[in-house]
Amino acid sequence: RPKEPIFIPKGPKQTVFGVPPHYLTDKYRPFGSSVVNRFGDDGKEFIKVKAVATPQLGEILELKRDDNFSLFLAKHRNLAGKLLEIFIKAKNPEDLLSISLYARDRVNPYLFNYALSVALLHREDTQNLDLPSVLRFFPDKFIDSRAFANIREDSVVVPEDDRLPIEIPKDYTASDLEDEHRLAYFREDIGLNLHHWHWHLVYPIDGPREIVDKDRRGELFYYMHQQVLARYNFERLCNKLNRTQRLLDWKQPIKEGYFPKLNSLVASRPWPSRVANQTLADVRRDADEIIIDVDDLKRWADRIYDAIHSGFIVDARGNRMQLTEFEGINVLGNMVESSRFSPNRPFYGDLHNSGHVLLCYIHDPDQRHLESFGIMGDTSTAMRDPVFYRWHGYIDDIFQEHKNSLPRYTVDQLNYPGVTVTDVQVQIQGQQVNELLTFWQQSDVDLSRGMDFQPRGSVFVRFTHLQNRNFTYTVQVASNSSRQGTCRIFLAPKFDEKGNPWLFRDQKNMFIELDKFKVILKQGQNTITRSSTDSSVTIPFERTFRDLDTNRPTGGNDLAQFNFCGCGWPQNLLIPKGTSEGFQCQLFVMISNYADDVINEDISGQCNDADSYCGIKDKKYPDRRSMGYPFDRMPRNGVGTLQQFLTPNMRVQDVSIRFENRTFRPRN
Ligand code: CUO
Repeated sequence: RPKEPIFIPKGPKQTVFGVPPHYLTDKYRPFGSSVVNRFGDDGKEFIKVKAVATPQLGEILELKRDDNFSLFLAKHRNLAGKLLEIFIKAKNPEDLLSISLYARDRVNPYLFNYALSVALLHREDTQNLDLPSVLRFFPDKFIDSRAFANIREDSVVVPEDDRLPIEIPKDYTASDLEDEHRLAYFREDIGLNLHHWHWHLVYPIDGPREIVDKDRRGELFYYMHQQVLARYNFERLCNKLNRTQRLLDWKQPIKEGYFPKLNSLVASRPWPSRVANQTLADVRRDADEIIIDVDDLKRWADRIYDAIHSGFIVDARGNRMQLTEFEGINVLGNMVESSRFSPNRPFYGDLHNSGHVLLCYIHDPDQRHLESFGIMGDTSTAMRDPVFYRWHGYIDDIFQEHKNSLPRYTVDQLNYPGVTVTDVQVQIQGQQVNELLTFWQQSDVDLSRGMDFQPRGSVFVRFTHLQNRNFTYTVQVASNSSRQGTCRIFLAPKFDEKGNPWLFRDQKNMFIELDKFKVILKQGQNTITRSSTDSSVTIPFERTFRDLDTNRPTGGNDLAQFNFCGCGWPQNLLIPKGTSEGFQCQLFVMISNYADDVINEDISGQCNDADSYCGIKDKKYPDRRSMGYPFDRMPRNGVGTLQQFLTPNMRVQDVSIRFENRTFRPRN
């Protein structure tokens, strides 16, 4: 084992010091240190790397370098857990750098990136490191495969300063003949898919206890995905489509197809498509050690429903455990997902994950065509497929069954005596009151890093996404004493698919959270103002696309803060698309009693600005109420409509969302 440090060149030709032969893979060892200098004269600096005992990678290497990798497959999760443990156990960042360097050229790239990302997110000594966006590593999971041929061509033929962004068409996955295509702007939004990838990075299914064991993780699995569904259904109504139908009958053909048009650069294969009217089949895939029958899912679901209806579950030792009013949903979330905290995996199974597995192998369930899994098998691509929402609609229904069995909130649990919300409005500066505006915007991202070292210099692609104009909430609150409250803001469509006012029991599931924040009230009249960009569900637009465009004014800000911090709903999707004539909505504002909400902890520091769907790193979920409060339960007796549900500390305001069919392009 060499004593001296090794230097990995990231820079111009200089002497490469003592890269120990055992760090090179068998294939490259004969060429010695020179192969490490991949960047030729283009690099700018050298990084010093300490030589350490190399880790035993063992079965981690069973996943080949050009295989695909899925967190929904138990075997892959297991391998990821092993690599993660190696990275977590590294004594210090220096050792971690060295070990990860050793692993990098041996381990499957997706698996490597995932395990290292989770390790960097969770190790105390790497908190100040920036984690580059997965979009930069694997742009092939987010961008039309056609762009890549153009990127290659431009990077070779056109001098860097003369390159123009390569434009990705807004509609490339289907035509208007397919109704579902109306939702493509949402399903294929880059920020949305990045959020989902990050959420599952922060809340892994398996792995070391200290990493998986996060406050109310099972409940947040329910709530974050419930909100995804509510937002998707909201967008569907804006596009004159009915709410998505949960995937209930697994013997029937699935009428929606989806053709992702993504190419895996790692596997050098296209991601398989899902044609219309395919039916789920039992999966037998020896290489990935998967044997799942459709009937397995049926049995697990029956047992889960039994547990909900009886009010208790049976744990692994055969003991009964109550599904309690406040903690039951957390147990159920871990059980249905399932995570390592499922109280009884052999009995309640792996329902949600296995649904992803059956759906992602629907095109080749017994591997006779040697095809890998489709996009439902990857958290960074799954939300592109319409069937994702049908499957999660089914999963959410299980949680709603439990929620509907809970005691209704009483007026006392909803009201905040002495506090009255007297007026609410939203306004875009200089525009009409209570009208929100959306439009198309184009943004540029530099994909050169994800192309490995083939392109020299930056290559930008330009894509089109939904955007909303910033606006301000103004809430008038009368209080009979000075006190603290939590302001909770939600939005829902005003009418159902038939154009009728909602029943509360249906509308409650349509409310999307827009913001939640603490307010300090004085005695008398109070005016609360809040900007839409401060939302507790979103991360700033720049952060979604961070580290992509560091030379431009909006990119590269505060890189050190952007760790955990990729988790958060993208600001550009805070407000649903609306319609050109103005889509009628109801804005709901509530001030709840802070004493019943507060978690006593210091939440200052990193990444505390998208806590509603993501929690706060290393902290408790910052709201003591059940997630989704006050819309997470059936209404009390006698309440049929939203108006009847209101107590004085709540108020509803009609607002409309107008979509302007214009595209704003970046400044040159
Ligand atoms: Cu996020 Cu099914 O859990 O994808």
